[in-house]
Amino acid sequence: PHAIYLKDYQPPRYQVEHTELRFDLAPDATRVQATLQIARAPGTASDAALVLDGDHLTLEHVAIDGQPLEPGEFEVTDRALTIYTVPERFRLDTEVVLAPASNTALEGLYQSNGMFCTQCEPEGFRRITFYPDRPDVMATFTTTVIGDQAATPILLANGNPVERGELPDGRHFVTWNDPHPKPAYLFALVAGNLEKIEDQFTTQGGREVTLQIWVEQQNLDKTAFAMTALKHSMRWDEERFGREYDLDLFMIVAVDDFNMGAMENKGLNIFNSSAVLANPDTTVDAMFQRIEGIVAHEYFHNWSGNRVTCRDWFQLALKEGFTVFRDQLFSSDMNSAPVKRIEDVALLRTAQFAEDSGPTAHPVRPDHFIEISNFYTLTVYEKGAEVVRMLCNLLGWETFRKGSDLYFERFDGQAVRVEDFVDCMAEVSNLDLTQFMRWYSQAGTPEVSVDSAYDAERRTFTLTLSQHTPATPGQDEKAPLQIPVEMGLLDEQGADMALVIDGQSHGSSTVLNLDESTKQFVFEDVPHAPVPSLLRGFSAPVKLRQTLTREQLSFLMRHDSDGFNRWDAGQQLALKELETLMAAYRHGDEMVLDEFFVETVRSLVETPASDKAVLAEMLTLPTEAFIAEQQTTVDIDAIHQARRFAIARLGDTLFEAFETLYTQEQSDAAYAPDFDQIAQRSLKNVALAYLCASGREEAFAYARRQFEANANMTDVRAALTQLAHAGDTSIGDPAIRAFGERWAHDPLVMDQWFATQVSRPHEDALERVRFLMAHPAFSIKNPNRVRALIGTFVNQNRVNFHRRDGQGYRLLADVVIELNRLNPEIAARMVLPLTRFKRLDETRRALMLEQLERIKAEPLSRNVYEVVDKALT
Ligand code: B3K
Ligand code: ZN
Repeated sequence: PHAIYLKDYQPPRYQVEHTELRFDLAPDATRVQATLQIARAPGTASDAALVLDGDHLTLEHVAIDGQPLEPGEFEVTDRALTIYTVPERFRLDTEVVLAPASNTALEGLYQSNGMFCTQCEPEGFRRITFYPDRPDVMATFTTTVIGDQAATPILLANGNPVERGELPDGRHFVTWNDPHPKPAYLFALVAGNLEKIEDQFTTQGGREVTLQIWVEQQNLDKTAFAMTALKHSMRWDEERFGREYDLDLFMIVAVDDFNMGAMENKGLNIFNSSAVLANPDTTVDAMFQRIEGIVAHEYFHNWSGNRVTCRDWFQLALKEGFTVFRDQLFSSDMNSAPVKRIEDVALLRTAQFAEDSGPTAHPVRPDHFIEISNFYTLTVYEKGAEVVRMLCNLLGWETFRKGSDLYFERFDGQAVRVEDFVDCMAEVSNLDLTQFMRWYSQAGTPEVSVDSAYDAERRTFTLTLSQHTPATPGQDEKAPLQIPVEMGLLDEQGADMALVIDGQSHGSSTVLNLDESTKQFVFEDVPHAPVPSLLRGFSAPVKLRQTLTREQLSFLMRHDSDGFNRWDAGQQLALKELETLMAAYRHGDEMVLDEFFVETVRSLVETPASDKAVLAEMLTLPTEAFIAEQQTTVDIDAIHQARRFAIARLGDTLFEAFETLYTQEQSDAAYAPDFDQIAQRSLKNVALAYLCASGREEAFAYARRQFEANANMTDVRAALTQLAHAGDTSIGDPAIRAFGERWAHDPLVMDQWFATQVSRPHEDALERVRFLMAHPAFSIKNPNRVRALIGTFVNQNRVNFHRRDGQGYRLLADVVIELNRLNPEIAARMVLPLTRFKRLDETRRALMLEQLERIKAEPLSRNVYEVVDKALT
């Protein structure tokens, strides 16, 4: 496999003006006839060959302007169809045959539970027909879908239905027309036995839009929430971004076998069923919120992605970073803004930072790749969104919105680059964003270190900020970035001081522009030594290296005017405590929880909360993954033992306080996935977790009662987790059994059942995984099952995945080797944890490398090859 470079980009030599497709569907031999209106691009030599991408296709016919081609006039390989000479404008007809039923990669046209569906982004369209499968070729599409009337009564494609009719032999057809030019990656087709719910939305410009969600019949009672989320998204995008929908029909289809969360195909979004189906009995609060966010994300792509798309796949963050930023803003408007920020930052700081410091680190805009499917990463999505967020903060909302309007207006209907977006922002703000562009090209997480000095005599406080970005593969030298550090200074009472720099007033919170390796900021008129609150709201995706005492952290936790920093101070304080416990564990000393820390937590539990959602977050100790991110050599066992010990001790010492909290937060209200209820349930269930961690029988009695009350899945699942994770397995076994029997018919609930069991810290967790892989509800061909069973084990059960005998690594390698043959995209994702060995102890490192070598010896897909090769280089 060879790499493709951004610097080698060449514009397309031929453009497709209109694409007409005709699908004759059959599981083992689907016929696809394509009629393409093609025109040579200006400036292209008249003897330039036409090269069309194609993958896994059997070519049956090819003709230009109705003239079938002779053997010597073209060449077909397993990757392309080349036609040596073509006129300036012409009609190309091709006919190919493909086999959706045996397509386990879930790219191109495939079958899921008998339903035909497609996934074309990024390069799946070439598995459907020969085509210039690149985003800078945009055409209008007309699609005719022919299928068996009984097996596929519903036939869908992009745009509007324009014709339908019956055909001989029990077949029928529907023709769809999409008037908006689009790249092939946004093509979609669905055919199956589906039912729908329908609603209406009137855009601000007066367009009547029909909204449909298509699902299998048994899932109709799980569609209402997504429909509401869709309507909210449509309204919100009009109000916040001035973006209106542009077709008369908007459809969502739920599909069980899907590699990602969802896909923004024009007018026909296809969703992983796990990212759209929800009801109170089957779905937990966090999932409702995730669904709302994904529905919004895909809808928002209609502008940021579809109307304005990417010139090439290196620009992926252009649409993904911006759209994630937009969905984050939406979710934060719809729910708790501080909690949304906390969750997003937590994900970034654990998973994205880990990616940024490992062998697969890459810039937000990569400059080369072997397989683009490997670049749908946390760096492109989440860090990409942080970069847009920084732009928004630099410009201020009003100006940012102007930049966004300009971008959509100027580039509507075009395929563009990251520069085009940033240039619009520079133009409306008159800012020079040249240095800022480095955020797109430089990989790695910058570290910002802090030095401070108070001068009582001169009443000045001097902050010295320095930045350093560690080398990443292929990028040894790093240049200074423009890092916006939002900050304030707290006085002795905990109030924000007035900030004065160079005689200029900066209010009570300001943004320092750290754009050199080291920069000094002198605050004047500072009456006494302040406590600095830095990186408020997590104003830049960096690691802040600051040494604050426990007292200062506890002070910030109680007083900082910035909600995010209050939470973060609490996390830092907990981290300090956990570090002490880990040191004790390592030395074989007894672990003792510090009194100061216990009292800090007590005051949180006992003080009536103004914001329950934030309190629930504050009471949650840093995750094992986050703790690991802070260490130079990751001590898997110490992290796990210290964290468990801390939770158990807090649960025991503060039992009565947690009991009061748990009792207080009960409610009889009918379930709604709204902000207040979710906050209340999270707080209650955090209390339950601490109670059960104490190991006391009364606590499990609460859990059992909550489990049996069966009020909603959030409460049932929280109770089940506590019972199942109890040290004594006889406490959890009856609940696990009952849950498994009750929900055997519902795959999405069985995923939760799998996840609960394989995240148990018990020593036999790994054997449990192997056992459950043989369960009838499990299938390695379904990505949701793989993520629930294997993914959860690997990511949420770190002690057992990292077992010292290497069995966890072997298990994962076994799965990767099998998936490599079936579904390379998923295989390449699953293998990632095996590449994160750099900071492990020598024994584990060797064991991981052994498994990577084992994988490398297989005949590998491009996807897995690229990841494993990077890890072993
Ligand atoms: N754009 C899709 C990505 C699908 C790619 C799968 N290989 C999902 C999203 O970001 O909305
Ligand atoms: Zn997206």
